[in-house]
Amino acid sequence: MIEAQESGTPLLVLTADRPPELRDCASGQAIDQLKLYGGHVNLFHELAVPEPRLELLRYLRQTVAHAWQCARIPEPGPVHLNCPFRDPLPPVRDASATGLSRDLDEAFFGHLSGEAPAAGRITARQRLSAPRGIIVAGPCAVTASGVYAAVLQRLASSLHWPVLADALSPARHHDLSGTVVVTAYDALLRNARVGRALLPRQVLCLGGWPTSKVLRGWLAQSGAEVLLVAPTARNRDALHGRTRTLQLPLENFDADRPAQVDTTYVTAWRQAEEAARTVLDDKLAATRNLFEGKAAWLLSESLPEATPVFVASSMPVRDAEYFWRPGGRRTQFYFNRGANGIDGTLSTALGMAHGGKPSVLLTGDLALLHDANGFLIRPKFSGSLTIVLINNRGGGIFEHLPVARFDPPFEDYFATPQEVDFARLCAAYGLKHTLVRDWAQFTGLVSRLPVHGIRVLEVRTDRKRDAAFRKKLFADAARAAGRAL
Ligand SMILES: Cc1ncc(C[n+]2csc(CCOP(=O)(O)OP(=O)(O)O)c2C)c(N)n1
Repeated sequence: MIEAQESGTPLLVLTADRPPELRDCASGQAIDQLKLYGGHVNLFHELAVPEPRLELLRYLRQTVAHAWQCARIPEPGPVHLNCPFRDPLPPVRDASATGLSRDLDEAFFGHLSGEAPAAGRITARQRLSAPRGIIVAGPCAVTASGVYAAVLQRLASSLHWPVLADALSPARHHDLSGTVVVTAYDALLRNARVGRALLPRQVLCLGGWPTSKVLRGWLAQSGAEVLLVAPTARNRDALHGRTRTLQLPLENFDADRPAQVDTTYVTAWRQAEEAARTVLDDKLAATRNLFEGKAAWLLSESLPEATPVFVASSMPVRDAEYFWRPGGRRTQFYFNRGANGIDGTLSTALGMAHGGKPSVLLTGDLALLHDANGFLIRPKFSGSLTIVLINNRGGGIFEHLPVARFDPPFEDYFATPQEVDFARLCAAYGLKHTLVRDWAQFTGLVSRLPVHGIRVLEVRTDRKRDAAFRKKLFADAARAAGRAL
């Protein structure tokens, strides 16, 4: 529910309930469900207890139509309807309802339409005048990602600004030829001299800020003027910068060409990116160790075109941001990055893959285990999901915190290692499990995805060694960027 609100996803949630006379009287299995989701919904309504009366059916029709409308405008999000039922609950014949069938003809619903209600289309054209400007393409899960990328490409070319492309933005996965696409920003901005040389005056932020702490810190200190374009009324600026917000989808936005263009600035970005990217790519290609970041890197090279990928919170989303190679593979990214929870990861990925194209989930072990019972849906699941499980026995993300040097309490209270045998867990749910031995085998397994079923590819990694290797990669890439400027 919270992620639906955070990401602006329309969602209608129906909770079944006891009727009012069976609440607050120890009747069993009855809790207070009213406004259960607090402020996380666009609308809460408790439906009337059903009765076979036409007036009540008219009320139900209107209430459900209104609820669905509230799930879409003014801001898409979740709506909660609590639905009380009274005995008899089995579908037994009820003579009192037969008379109603006459009135429930097509005309009863005929005036309703499934189309989204027309919200006012606002468009805006802005003057972005600074010669030293950047576009930060942040998280954005649009379905028409090709359109988004085309609009972005036009905008970036006319402004002559580089695009810092998050892995959660279509900007990373579409061909933006003619623009400078920066993907190694987290690594290259670790070099303070490079960071100073590339400071922008204006920033156009699309959707919101990427995860990278390094990028966020650099932007917060830059003092740059920010224009944030996002189709939401929610505050998306955790950096509290000199920010103006335009509540628009990118397609409705345009910018005038700046009067002056500083080609040395955009060239510096290109050189820094090329140098840092080359180091990352070369070192990742060369490493034979099962370094967890290499899974994201290899997926970016090997997956079939336009594969839907759900990327879990914690290190998977960060490794995608650091290492996922840019290009025109049109990979479609999905994520729960509103509250950044590791809960519900498996079920969300199964929902994404159900009835659609062969899909991939990239997840850590704790995130997968949090929702392991999501596998119970397997007999009803139609489609294909390949789960790339990075098993580093605990929360690898915490190895990057200063507290990692203090053990105890680090292992027991932060890393929280687990000892689950995933082969046996998969067997219990009737899933195919493969323990990945090396990267050649992994590449083969993800280059062609099966048409049906759920399979788990387990990559056993070492979180301490991998945290150290990440740091080394970033340091090498940052040095190379420095040499390039
Ligand atoms: C529901 C929920 N509980 C706790 C957290 C805090 N948390 C963030 S990352 C993380 C560890 C995740 O471990 P894993 O999925 O194995 O990924 P890794 O850190 O190894 O990449 C935890 C517990 C959270 N984000 N969401």
